[in-house]
Amino acid sequence: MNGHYKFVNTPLPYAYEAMEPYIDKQTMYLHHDKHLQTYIDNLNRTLSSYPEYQGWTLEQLVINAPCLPKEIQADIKNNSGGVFNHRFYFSNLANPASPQPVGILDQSIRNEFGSHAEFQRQFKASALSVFGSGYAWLVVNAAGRLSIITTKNQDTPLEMGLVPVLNIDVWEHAYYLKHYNQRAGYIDDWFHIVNWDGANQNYMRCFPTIF
Ligand code: MN3
Repeated sequence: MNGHYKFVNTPLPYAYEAMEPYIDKQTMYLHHDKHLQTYIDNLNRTLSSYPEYQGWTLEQLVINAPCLPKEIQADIKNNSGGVFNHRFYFSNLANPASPQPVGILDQSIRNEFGSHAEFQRQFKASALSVFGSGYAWLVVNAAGRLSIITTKNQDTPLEMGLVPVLNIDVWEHAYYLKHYNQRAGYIDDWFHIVNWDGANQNYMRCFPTIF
């Protein structure tokens, strides 16, 4: 994956129809090739006039947006966040997928939430609670513990000092063609295609000295 400007929309690591029947092919195509592409195009367009920031990585842009000139702060924040959040979301899908968490993440989820079922209940409730557009996340918080949070629009956990493990996009464009206004049905379907291996790797990267 390219590290900095010009940002490129890397292909999905699976076919557009790979998440059927849980997420339909048309939604995956539009989500990746149109929605994510627009964030990438807008980010590149904004950076094109500011060569001093073209060497920054996506993560640097996300975290350091408040350091940028006022006139591009909002554009950089929204578009770098949009690219980061979508890449993270697409990387967290797999079909077929393990029906439940794996590895050390499985153990930590049971320690923190009591059971996978209870984690799933809380995560779904959080994803349903996002008013308007945003995401629900499983993150590692400052105390090194798993926590469920939500973010609005294209805000990211990075700017809050949190380490993302897993996310679900609950903007309507992520599900409207198949699930219409039924966000709960989309969330239930999404649980069938969570890439738990990838989430476990995200989690283990947070504790390199332990694992
Ligand atoms: Mn989206």
